[in-house]
Amino acid sequence: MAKTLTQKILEGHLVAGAYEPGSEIGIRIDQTLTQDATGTMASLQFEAMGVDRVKTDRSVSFIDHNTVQIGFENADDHRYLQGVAARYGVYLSRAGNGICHQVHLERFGRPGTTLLGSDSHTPTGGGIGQISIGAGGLDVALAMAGESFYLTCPNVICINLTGRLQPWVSAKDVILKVLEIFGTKGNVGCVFEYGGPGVRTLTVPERATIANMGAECGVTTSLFPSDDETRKFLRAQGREGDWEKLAADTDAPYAKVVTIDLSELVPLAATPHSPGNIATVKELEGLEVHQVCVGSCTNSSYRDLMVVAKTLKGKKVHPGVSFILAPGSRQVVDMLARNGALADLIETGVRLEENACGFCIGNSQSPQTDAVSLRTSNRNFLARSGTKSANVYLVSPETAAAAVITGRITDPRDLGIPYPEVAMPDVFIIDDSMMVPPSDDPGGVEIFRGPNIGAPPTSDPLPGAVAGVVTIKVGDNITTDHIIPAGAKMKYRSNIPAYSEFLFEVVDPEFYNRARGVRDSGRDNIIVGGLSYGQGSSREHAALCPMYMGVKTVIARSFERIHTANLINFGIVPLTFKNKDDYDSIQQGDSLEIPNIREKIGAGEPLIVRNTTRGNEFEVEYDLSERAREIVLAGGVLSLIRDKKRRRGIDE
Ligand code: MIC
Ligand code: SF4
Repeated sequence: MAKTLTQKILEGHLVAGAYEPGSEIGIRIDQTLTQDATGTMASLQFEAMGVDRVKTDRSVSFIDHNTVQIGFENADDHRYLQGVAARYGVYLSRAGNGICHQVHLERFGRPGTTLLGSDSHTPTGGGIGQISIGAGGLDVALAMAGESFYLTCPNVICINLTGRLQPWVSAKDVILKVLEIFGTKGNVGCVFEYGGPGVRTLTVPERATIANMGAECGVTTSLFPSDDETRKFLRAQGREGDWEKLAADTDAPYAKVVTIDLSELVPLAATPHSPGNIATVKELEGLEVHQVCVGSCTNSSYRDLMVVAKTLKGKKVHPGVSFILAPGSRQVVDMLARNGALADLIETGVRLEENACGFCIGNSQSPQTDAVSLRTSNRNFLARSGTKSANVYLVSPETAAAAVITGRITDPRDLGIPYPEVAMPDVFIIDDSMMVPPSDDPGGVEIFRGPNIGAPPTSDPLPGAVAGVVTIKVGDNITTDHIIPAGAKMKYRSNIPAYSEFLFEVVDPEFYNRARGVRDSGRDNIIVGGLSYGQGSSREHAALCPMYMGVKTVIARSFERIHTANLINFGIVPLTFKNKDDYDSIQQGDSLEIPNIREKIGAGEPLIVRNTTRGNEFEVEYDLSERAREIVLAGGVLSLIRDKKRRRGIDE
């Protein structure tokens, strides 16, 4: 029977379940990546598992998010990560080496293998034909310990590309078109598999841009075939030996096929405050721009920065614009430095950031009040830039460069200059000296632990009944940036009591005090959410901090994939309304009771919620595999592991 490429790779890695879309499967993970903001907690969790050495083919710990280092906390975390990496067999990409997804693609990504990363943009690796999935840190720590990764066997959607991109239109416009078609919700459990004659016309970094931002649609991952273009890229990275030809079978069965004619695409933008709000650049033309930021794991490759450098050569930054550049990797900036493009950019008036996430996560370069900021990154959620009143538009490097010159949103096709074609280099500059290999003497490694690092909190088993208060009721499309902000607050990622104080800060600054009051009075905190609750990042702190505050359940109209897994991993029960209108009957502050929740979930029986404030009741549903039920009943994965260890100790 003909197979999709997704099926071929997943089947080759199957360790539990059968390849039937919609059912739970367990897969073997070949490679993992973590980044410092999620990796510090993941490393603490890995240490708590008591495993001596990672069991993967390759695990890499990247330091790329918290590189601003105001205060000692980030630097302490970096040193801790370096020790853990040396001790347990992990490669460490030092601060300054670049953004995890860009560097992993350059140096480690391998067609036909599986990669699990504690970052939602891990699917960037799909650009090279690798099944690359974002997950919470705890799931990645488990994979590092040799455990399978569990996911819903996906429905594979084919995005059939035809034609060829026109000048000034690029990969970002392709994925913005995909976002226009599919939106940011309703795609849970799907994979986008790209195919068709248009694929050949796209380089690996362009494919990676498209795969990267599939995360904004909420799909499990995005995947490109591995072809001659992939081979060329790997050869230029000195890794041709990692190449393997991979493609779907002709007539592979797809859940759906959507065709995009690349020749018809025009420059697009995602308007505030969602990557799913798509407009053409022409529609926005003329809007005054205050800041332009080029970089992030979506658009910071050699190709992207060369397009910007060539467009801006000999020009000056418009006086009303602050122009920021954060290169994706040390390799990229080295290439630009040696071919003169960096000098051209400096002459233009660029403000250079470190090779890191930089502006993208809002811990630097927050724009002015009410600013219009054009960014080549992937998320424009409210307040993510660090300035709540700012309006962030997501655009291609071409459209970003045009605004640097004109100071206004400008269709780059109207610049009146020839389109700068950028050829992919035959050879990239390869210098892995900022990639520290694991120690030859792991027993001799001393791991540094600064005062900001605490043990990962665990929770008690799920109680017999939940009796609590709706501490917050939120609407649709609540992202993890709403639940727990990143930016400057990220330095508390390894200090859960301190980080928890920022829960829901963007939506309701009083949440923390209310939740603390409820918890301290011995009652449970309950969160009520709308559609697509938990969009965006993989940050498990959006579940871990609520767990710490005594949240026992989130009742929502629907959930996104990674966040659901994180809630389960930390013993919080994700429940959905059976009748979607019941959402409207609840108000913040209502008292809810779920009698016999433990018994009912254990038996897989329906659950009734009593609203004792309003005097009504309603049914809720849960979609938990047997494995997930066991985790939730134990109070989370770490509690389950602890219980199992204890039981083994008693048996022995
Ligand atoms: C993001 O882009 O939102 C982040 C910061 O990279 C997150 C991870 C994190 O919160 O540390 C992600 O995408 O998973
Ligand atoms: Fe870093 Fe931004 Fe990419 Fe997240 S989206 S990994 S913060 S560059």
